Amino acid sequence: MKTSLTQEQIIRFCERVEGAQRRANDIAKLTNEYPEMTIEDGYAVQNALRARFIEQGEKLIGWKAGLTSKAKMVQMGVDKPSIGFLTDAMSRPENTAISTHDMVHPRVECEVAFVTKADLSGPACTRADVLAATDFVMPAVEVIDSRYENFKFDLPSVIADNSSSARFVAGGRPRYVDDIEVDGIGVAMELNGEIVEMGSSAAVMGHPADAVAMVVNILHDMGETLPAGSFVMSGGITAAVAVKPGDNVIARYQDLGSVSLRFE
Ligand code: OOG
Ligand code: MG
Repeated sequence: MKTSLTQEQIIRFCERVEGAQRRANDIAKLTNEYPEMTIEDGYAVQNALRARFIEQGEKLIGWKAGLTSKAKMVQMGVDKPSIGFLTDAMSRPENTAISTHDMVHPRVECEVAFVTKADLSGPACTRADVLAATDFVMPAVEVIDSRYENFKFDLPSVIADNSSSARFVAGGRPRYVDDIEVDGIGVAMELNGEIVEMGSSAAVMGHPADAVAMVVNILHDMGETLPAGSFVMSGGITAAVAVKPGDNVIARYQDLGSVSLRFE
């Protein structure tokens, strides 16, 4: 990928985003200072951030696709998907209290996650390639947290901020892709006992495996592949819902059980 940023600018933006993530304070979107920023520039900053986190001892466990459903694109005012990396430090077990104090303005969203059993690489990775390389799918709730003021951004800025990745909880019932309709999984998100969002996994690019293929093809553009054993979230099916201390969230999935979270 070609970038228009100098190495110095990449490091400076990376440090700014990292600081906002670590301190849970909001910052102006990077394009305010650098309007020429491109999607490739965003990935350059995200890659620098990944290198830093790994240097600090975090382990890369997989990737996520973002902005892959119409509901998410409309909510965020962005018309193209993005990807972000996931590390072990972002994972939380089910039913433990998740702190909101180390995030700026967290939101939750229901996703279908894929766990792979074979290496995948682009270019031209397809839905069929992804399904053949999938060990199982499982439900996951992503807790996203944009570090940008008022949760407002454009595509280059959000990509630099690792596509708002913050925490995630995987749970429920893992299933083989041959045993269910991966593109027909109904979901309902409950916040404190009330249904606040409903949807179907078909909302994710027509089929969530297409979102995973997109991740693999973007990784190819960055000179990378997706190794076997990766955990990949395919993107929010519905709009994301804001959470605060004391909130309880249950995401119920057709065929995949449910995932519960609580916040403090
Ligand atoms: C960007 C991240 C999007 C998803 O599943 O669509 C994302 C954002 O909405 O802040 O994770
Ligand atoms: Mg997401």
